[in-house]
Amino acid sequence: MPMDPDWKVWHRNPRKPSYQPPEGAVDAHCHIFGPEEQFPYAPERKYTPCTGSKDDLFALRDHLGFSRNVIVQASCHGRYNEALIDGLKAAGDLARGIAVVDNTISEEELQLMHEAGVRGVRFNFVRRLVDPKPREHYEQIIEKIAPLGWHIIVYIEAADFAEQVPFLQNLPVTVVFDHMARPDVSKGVDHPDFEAFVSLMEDEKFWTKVSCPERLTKQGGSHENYSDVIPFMKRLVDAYPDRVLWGTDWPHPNMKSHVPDDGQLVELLPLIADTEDKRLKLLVHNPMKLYWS
Ligand code: 0GY
Repeated sequence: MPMDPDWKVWHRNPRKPSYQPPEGAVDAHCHIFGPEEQFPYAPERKYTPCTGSKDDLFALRDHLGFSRNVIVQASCHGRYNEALIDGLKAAGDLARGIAVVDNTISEEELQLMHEAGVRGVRFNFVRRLVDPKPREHYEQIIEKIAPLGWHIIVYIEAADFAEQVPFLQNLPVTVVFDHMARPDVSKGVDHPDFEAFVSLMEDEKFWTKVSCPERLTKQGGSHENYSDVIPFMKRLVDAYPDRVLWGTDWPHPNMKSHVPDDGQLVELLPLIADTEDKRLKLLVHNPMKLYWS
C-alpha cells in the first residue's frame, strides 16, 4: 500500500545541530514506520506513512549527537508491536519502548515485551488517529501493566482534555503527556487553559514531553524559530525540571504545513532549557530515571 498522497516525507538531510546535546542524551519520543513488507501496517489505521525504519532512526540519533531513543508505537501499526520490538532488540540497551496493547493481552506477552525493553503503553485519545474506546478498556490494561512498574503516555488534544482529567488523576501509575497535551499556542502562554495544565502538573504522578513545536506552531509559512511555542515549553521546564522529557517526534507523522529539520529542533534546546543543569535533567537524568532504572 503506497503512502498517502499528501504524506510529507521526513527531512532527508537534516543539519548537524550547532548545539551539542550532553553525553548520554535521550530522544524520548520517536517512532518506527515499517518497512511495510516486513511489518505490515494495521488494517484499522487512519493513515499510511512512508517508511521510517529502525536504521533510519538510529542514523538520525547518531547524526544529532544523541545516545538513546524511546520509541513510541504509532497508530499506523495499531496494536501490532513487531516493528517496535524489532527496533528495541536491534538497539540493545540504547532504546526503550512504549507499546499499544489490547485489554486481552496476556501476562506472558507483556513479560516478553518487558524483556525487549518496553516500559509503558500509550493511550491515544486523538480521534483522527484512533477510534474511541470505553473506559474499561483502559482500566483493564492498567491492571495488567501496573505490576510490571510500567507507566502510560497519553496523547490527547486540548478539546478532550478536561473530560479525561479525573480518570487520569486516579490512575495508580505515572502518566506522561505527549506534546504538552497540545495547547492552542495562539491563546498565549498565560491563558487559563495552559495555566490549568501547568497546575495539574503539580501532581507528581504527571510528567510531560516538551515536544512538537513544529506541530503546535501557528506561524504558518515561517517556521524559522517556532517562537510562538518556545514559551510553553520553557514554562514547563522551569516549573517541573525533574518531570519533563524531550523528543524529536521523527518521522513526524501527519505534518501538513512543512517538514521539520530535526537538526533545527535540537538547536531549540538551549531556549527551552536555559541552563546546563536543566538540559541535563531534560535530556539525560529524567529519561534515564523513567526508562532505564
Ligand atoms: C505523534 C503525533 C501524531 C501521530 C501519532 O501514533 C500516531 O499515529 O502519534 C499525530 O498525528 O499528531 O506524536 O507522533
